Amino acid sequence: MSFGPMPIANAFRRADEAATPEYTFELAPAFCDSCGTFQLVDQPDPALMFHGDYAFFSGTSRAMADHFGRFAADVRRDHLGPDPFVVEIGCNDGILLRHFGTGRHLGVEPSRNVAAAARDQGLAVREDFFGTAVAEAIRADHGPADAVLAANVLCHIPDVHDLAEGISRLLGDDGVLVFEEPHLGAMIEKTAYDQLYDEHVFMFSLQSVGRIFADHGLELFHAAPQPTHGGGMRYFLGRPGRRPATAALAAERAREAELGLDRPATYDAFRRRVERSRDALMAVLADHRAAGRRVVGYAATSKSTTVINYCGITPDHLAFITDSTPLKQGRVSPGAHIPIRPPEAFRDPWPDAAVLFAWNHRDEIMAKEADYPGDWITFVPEVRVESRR
Ligand code: DWN
Ligand code: SAH
Repeated sequence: MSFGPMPIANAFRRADEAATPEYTFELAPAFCDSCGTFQLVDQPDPALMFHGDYAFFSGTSRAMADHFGRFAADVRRDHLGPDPFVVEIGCNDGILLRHFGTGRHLGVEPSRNVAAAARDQGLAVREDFFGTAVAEAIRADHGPADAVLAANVLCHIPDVHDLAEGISRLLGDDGVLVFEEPHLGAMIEKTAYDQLYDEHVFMFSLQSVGRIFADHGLELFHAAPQPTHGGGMRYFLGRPGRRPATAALAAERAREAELGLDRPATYDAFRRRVERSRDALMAVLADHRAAGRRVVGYAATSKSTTVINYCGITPDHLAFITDSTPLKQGRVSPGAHIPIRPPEAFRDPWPDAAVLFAWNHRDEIMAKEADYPGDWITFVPEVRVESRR
């Protein structure tokens, strides 16, 4: 399937870039029979996405900060002894790594501006793209890792075998790899096609993770579904035979089998639901426009770049998108060039309706915007107008 030409999801453009042509690629995911991932056929160069002007700061969600506090506590309780060496791949602004900041730790983060935000908290960060060469250098400098952690990043790394080999070489014999990512099954079940954008090169499942890491001497022993980022899976791996496989792992494997993730028909049905979702969303926006209602977008997520450009949403449909990230404010959205404005713009004056692009942060946003008198337009798992009147 193809979503057509897409810009880089986080390439929010400054006014001085208006004359520069925008890079686009074909957003076309396909199921890979050999590794079992749903993956992008055309994969943009990571250097185009992760650099000194990376627009996503993990700390923009309070609920995610709490989530990562629990993640760290669980790993410490279940898998770490005294004085562990913990490496986090893709630590961003340190939202997870800071919970290991007083011990031996290292973050690996190629995006300079977010890495700087982590360093400002006193964290040790290597500014690099993680892979086998970097892993070997870390092991040579610091010794083997007791835990390699990652969240929402392994699916961003195109050379998945170089990545898995690097993790395997970095981990000590009794070390654990714990990482979480959006789950292919959740994306299919919720028709959450906005999980597909340049950074998400792979949509993983237990099946694909098991196959990829088995080639590099690491075995899944546990899995735990996560409610975050629209439905994720936390994967636990170690050296074969070191830890008994849990009943939860077997149960999650059985659930995946029921979802038919290895059947072409599953993806055909997904594509048809995506097309229906696009048509329904555009019908709602056209009705609002015809009625002269003022509509804005809420949260300029990476995911929104896919929705906006695939569906054909323009500045005529959305007056602006409000977002709490200072770096995005005053710029325009990738592709459609919808202005991004700070949270205060949302309430001054209130719009008639708002498209909730950060549907994954729904509870946090609903609590924050309890006074908002307008409608919410949502599109996952299906298009709805939630009227407040
Ligand atoms: O996988 C990825 C995840 C972890 O984060 C990355 N590839 C990029 C990024 O994806 P995203 O941009 O879709 O993530 P979020 O967390 O859905 O983005 C939230 C956006 O919404 C941020 O720009 C901040 C903004 N926001 C807001 O304006 N008000 C968020 C909250 C909670 C709010 O109240
Ligand atoms: N872990 C954070 C950030 C996820 S965004 C969270 O869950 O909120 C993805 C992050 O991975 C970005 O900060 C990006 O710069 C980083 N990244 C991308 N490719 C990487 C690589 N090869 N090695 C390490 N980090 C990488």
